[in-house]
Amino acid sequence: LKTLLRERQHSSLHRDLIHSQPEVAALYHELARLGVQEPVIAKWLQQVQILLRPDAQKRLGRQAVLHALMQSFSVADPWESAGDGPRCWAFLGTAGVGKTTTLAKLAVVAALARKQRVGLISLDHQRLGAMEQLAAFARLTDLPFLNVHGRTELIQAVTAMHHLDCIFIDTPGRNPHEPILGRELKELLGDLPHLQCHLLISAGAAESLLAATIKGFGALPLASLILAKVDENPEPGGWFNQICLSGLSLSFLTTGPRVPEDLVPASRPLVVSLLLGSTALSQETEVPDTQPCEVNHHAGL
Ligand SMILES: Nc1nc2c(ncn2[C@@H]2O[C@H](COP(=O)(O)OP(=O)(O)OP(=O)(O)O)[C@@H](O)[C@H]2O)c(=O)[nH]1
Ligand SMILES: [Mg+2]
Repeated sequence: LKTLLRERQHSSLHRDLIHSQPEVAALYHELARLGVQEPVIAKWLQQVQILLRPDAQKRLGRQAVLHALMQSFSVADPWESAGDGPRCWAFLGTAGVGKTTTLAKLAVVAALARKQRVGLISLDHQRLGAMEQLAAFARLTDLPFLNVHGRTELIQAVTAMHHLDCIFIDTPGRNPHEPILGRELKELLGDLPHLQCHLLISAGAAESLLAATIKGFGALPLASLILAKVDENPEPGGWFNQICLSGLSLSFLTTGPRVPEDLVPASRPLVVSLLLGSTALSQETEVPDTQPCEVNHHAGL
């Protein structure tokens, strides 16, 4: 009855698709079971329709319907962003989501694998020991580090690091329900030149918190979402819904606390395989940049 009621919410065109295409029906029921929301399913069915445009009678295979699902969300590669001067990446999110650890992972990737000149800035004076955590990492890795209070000092710090390629900025964890969050974020970071804001969301968090986080931090233009702690994620439906509904691009996934190993660049096949289980994709759908997504439980930063 539930399935019938769900199906009735779709246009007759989409209902026909579910009834006439067995692979569409199979994936439809899988997505419904995972808690994928109807607007996300409708987006996917629109993509399926596009695949059928040349020949409406064609029988779609599993890989084709998965390919359509991969068009329901976007991924981004922040390393590709160009421009004059250093690229500044600010890491935003709720308390404990993994901002500092992810920053450290990306700083190591930038400095060692990408041979970039990297600088670190901490704006976190909220949590006891937060600034010392990043300062200790900077000493360990021999990266320049500045600890700043407020926008004026932040601009001065970025100016002092103008000769670098990448500047990673750590921010304090914030409650997305705070009414002043948007105003404070804009006052601190709004319109800073070359700044990309990356919002971390925890894969294991309740969908309502994910939605509130994206809305609260969305007061600033967000360059990407980073899906953190996928190793702690029992139910992928929630984060998948929010990635599709937000329209924001996913850039990285974090798979454990180890620096720098537990970080994976986002790709469409990886997201779908995390949603449906790693056996969902055949070799032919996988793209070369997909790295194995191992779950690790070793010590972190
Ligand atoms: N399981 C798991 N743990 C992680 C991951 N990333 C970070 N952690 C752990 O999560 C905890 C919090 O990480 P932090 O990087 O300090 O989080 P934060 O967002 O900077 O926290 P605040 O600065 O307090 O807001 C630490 O114990 C990390 O080791 C991950 O991908 N998976
Ligand atoms: Mg932190």
